[in-house]
Amino acid sequence: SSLRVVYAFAREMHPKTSDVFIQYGTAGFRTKANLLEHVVYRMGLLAVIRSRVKNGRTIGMMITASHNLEPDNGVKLVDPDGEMLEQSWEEIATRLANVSDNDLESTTAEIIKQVNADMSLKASVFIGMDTRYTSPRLAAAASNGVIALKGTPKEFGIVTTPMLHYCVKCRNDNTYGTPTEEGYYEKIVGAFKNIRQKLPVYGEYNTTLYVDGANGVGGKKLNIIKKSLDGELDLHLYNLGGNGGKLNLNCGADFVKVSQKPPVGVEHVPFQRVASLDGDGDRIVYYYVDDKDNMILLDGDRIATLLASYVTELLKSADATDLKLGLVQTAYANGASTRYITEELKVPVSCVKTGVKHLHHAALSFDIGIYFEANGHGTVVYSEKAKKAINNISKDGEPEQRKAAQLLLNFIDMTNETVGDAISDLFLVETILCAKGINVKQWLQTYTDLPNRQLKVTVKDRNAISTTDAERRCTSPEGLQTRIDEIVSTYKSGRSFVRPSGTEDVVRVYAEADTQESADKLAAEVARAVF
Ligand code: NG1
Ligand code: ZN
Repeated sequence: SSLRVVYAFAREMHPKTSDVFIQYGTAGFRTKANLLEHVVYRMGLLAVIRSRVKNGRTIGMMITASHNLEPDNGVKLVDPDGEMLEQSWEEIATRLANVSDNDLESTTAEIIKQVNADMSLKASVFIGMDTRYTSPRLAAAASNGVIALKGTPKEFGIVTTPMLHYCVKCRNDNTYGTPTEEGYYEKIVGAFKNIRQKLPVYGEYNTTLYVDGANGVGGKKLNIIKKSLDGELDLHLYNLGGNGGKLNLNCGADFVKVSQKPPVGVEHVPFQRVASLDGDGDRIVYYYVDDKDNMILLDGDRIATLLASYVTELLKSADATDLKLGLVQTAYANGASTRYITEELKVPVSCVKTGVKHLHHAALSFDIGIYFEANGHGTVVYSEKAKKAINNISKDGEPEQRKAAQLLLNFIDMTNETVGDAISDLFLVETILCAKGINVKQWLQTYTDLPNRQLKVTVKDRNAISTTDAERRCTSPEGLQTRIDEIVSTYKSGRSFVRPSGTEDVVRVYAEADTQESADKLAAEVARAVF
């Protein structure tokens, strides 16, 4: 059959060259780029099958390893609504990625049968990639996989991960926007400009923003956006990939958050706020350097609380307080942020397992759900009920209510609801700082972070550790949690947990305490207990 030819082609063009077992984890498949070509090809096949199971709706494929260094790469699938691949398919993806070339044909046939795909339907797959030099070759392998099963690939070239999610969503739901990079700019940047007309710059806010682009795709796209801004925001862009700057190396959101150090390649002016993006543009943290060269970090928790406080204000002004606002965090959220949200903002918080799909899912249970990982990955999701109610108020409310509801509508347009998005989040943050007329020091004053430390420990088998209670406690190996409890009890305001990473072969240790010295010591002690 013609499929025979397809599998023969796979063996020749994208042969499986490694026997290392590879697993579809929190962020898809991620490893050294040279081990990935056959995996990406096979995900092209799977994307076609997935598209047919979804009645021909478009599926996304993103080639990226996010905040990892240049030699890594990865691939993940995006579901029709722009969400992460449904969890039950992760196992299927893993199976297909690991079979031998000889078994590829029979395994593909088994999967088609198992998921009941009608292979006579059309199939459409959108493919995007980050700036890694290995990405074009992998994107080509993805396309070949799609074509092999007679699907239609559309390559978007270099885009941020959230742009691809956005385009997939728009392609399947044209009320959300136009499924192109230009359509993305029109919607998100358009909403930002619109809001700036209504909320002119005032108070302590100023329009100068420095950006650390991590030498990845996010900075490059902001450089395009910069040209269309008319003084609404004065972007100074650094780490755009030129001048020998290496992707994510000593720069970018993950480096800044984990090392608690400012990135290289950025010119530092005391008290100037800087936004730091990650390599594929789905994470953002803010920071500034003070007059004594200390770096002060405003992380994902800080962004989440800013969003929650502003949305609460607007809902009040719009007299739409019957809409339930909620916030979702993970165990990595700073304890001080959780306290501030519950006690000061009086917004309900839920804590879920690490991984955006868990946060996203939990956020959907609120009328308006804000979710953020401490590392800067997050967004806001609005239910149909919320959108309708706000829309009605924007038309029929009292003048003050109407004004607030119209701002909320712009706010919704500025949000990439499909997934955490550094560019969209940047515009949301800048809008709120401007609306509140505050500078970065005033933003910091809302609460004081507990000093904290993150460590990685390499162990023989990271999966020997299992966890419960949103990863805050471990259930195995036996005795470890008791030991951690003992250690933690000797620290003032101490909190610590360990969990196996879903993206690296390490165990992560997190600790917070009343001083940085104590947090560092606590993390080190717990790391020794794990080892
Ligand atoms: P792991 O490696 O499972 O800790 C990391 C991040 C997650 C998430 C994923 C996907 C931390 C502590 N963990 O997961 O939040 O962003 O990568 O990129 O930041
Ligand atoms: Zn990322």
